Amino acid sequence: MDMWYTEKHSKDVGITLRVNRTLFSGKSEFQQIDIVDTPEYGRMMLLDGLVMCTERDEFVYHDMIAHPALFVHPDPKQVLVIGGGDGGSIREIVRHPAVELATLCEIDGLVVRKSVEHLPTLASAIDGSHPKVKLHIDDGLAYIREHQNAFDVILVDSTDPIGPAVGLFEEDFYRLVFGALKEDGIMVAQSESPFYHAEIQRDMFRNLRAVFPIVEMYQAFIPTYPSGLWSFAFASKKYHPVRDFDRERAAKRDFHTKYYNEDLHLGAFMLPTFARENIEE
Ligand code: AG3
Repeated sequence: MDMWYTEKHSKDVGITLRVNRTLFSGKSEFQQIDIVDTPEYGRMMLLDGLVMCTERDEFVYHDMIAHPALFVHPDPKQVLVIGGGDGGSIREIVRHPAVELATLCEIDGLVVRKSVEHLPTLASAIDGSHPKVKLHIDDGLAYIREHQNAFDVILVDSTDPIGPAVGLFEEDFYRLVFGALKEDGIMVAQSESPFYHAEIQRDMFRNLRAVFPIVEMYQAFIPTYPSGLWSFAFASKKYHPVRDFDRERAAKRDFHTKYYNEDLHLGAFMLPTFARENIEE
């Protein structure tokens, strides 16, 4: 049998991967969840048909959503992830010695359970055994409304702005995040592909700038996402991601990172012109 999966990135373009077998396929209260095994990218999780992560290239996304903010903030003790039910972001956060507690707030409990079952290399820190990790199966908006002035860093590890994640790209949500951060807090959110999602980026960065004094975009190469060029929004109350970056501290980290390093930290904020233009004021 010859089985292939295609995620369509536009009406006329998509990415296609050969599939060995399906490990899980089911519908939660919120979305369709599929986990399949592929020969080229290992295990892959799809939500509503969109590629969330693969074992082979998830290191790029999870290095880059977590480490830039955690190496810019001088003392990130309390860290919150909204979304991120596969556990990859939490896995990277708890490698930082300063972190005392990493909280995961994921709306869909089935994503967490199935990740623990089928994606152990991602979900190793959210299986209930890690002393620095707390799990909440809850709506991110409701959770941060009740946890104001509580976090040093908040990571928004969401899917595309369709379905359950729409609210995570709006100004009202960013105001709640601003309030949930301490006075020198940093938020990082995945911000889609500069190549395909110019309009989403324009709205998202406009909404962020209405709330945060410092807003910058940075990029990473993620081969299984639309266009392969992906981006993140760095929104901050006090620290600038380049000017306040302590290169020495990042260089002296006592853990290995397969994508992130102290040079790439700076390079990631240097944007091609078309990407810069997407978010021009
Ligand atoms: N979150 C970002 C996924 C967006 C991908 N979009 C797409 N394939 N159309 C991934 C969650 C990883 N923790």
